[in-house]
Amino acid sequence: MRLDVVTIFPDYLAPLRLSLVGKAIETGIVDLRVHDLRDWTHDRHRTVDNTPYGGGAGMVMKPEPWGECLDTLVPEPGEDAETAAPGPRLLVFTPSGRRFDQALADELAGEQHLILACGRYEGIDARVVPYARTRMRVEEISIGDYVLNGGEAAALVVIEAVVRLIPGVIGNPDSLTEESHSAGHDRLLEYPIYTKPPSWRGLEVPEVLFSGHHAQIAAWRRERAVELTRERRPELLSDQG
Ligand code: 6GU
Repeated sequence: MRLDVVTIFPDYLAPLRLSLVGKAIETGIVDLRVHDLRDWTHDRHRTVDNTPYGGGAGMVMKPEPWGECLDTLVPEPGEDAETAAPGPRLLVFTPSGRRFDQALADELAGEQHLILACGRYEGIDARVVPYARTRMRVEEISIGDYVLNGGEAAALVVIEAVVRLIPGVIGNPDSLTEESHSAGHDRLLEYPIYTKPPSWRGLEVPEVLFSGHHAQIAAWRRERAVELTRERRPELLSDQG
């Protein structure tokens, strides 16, 4: 999968070179390219922002650098546009976007090429997204109902959630179907897990887990998962029996 991240803080994406995503980059499963938006400015100060029309606090990201950046990363569709591959999908990070969740992560993990646009300040000039929609598939994404200073932290979150779903990135693919929010687990929260010792500071591992009775263990885990989900995230239960 190719990932192009566009930001005015390229160093913010450095942690992606670590750990599991870093390994996926090293092995060639992921081709990560981080771009400085200021490379598409032409003035001496490499200006990317300006004051908002209509007044108000803060600054707005100028449309021109974004337009030139997208034109570079996404060349015009050629003659064989009808038969060609679908082309990249653009993710624009904004607190007013569609809420990012595991279902969207699953969907994005099937893409060949994502472009991740990280806005700063009060946001990107509102003409950039409609322009981009004439060239490619565009998703405006929020990672939750709170405000960040920019899209970079959101891009880190989305990349980690998506890359770990690409076949070959996680050693044992069974761990993908067992975990919280995964489709293989009806998107329930995860049941509690334990390891040795059986007794620790007066707290015991539940007896059923020593039984070796796989059906009973599976039933117990399912009950715990449903119970925990009902307690903490009842809205996740509403769409199942
Ligand atoms: Cl994607 N961007 C910003 N600036 N704030 C956010 C967000 C994104 N998601 C939640 N809050």
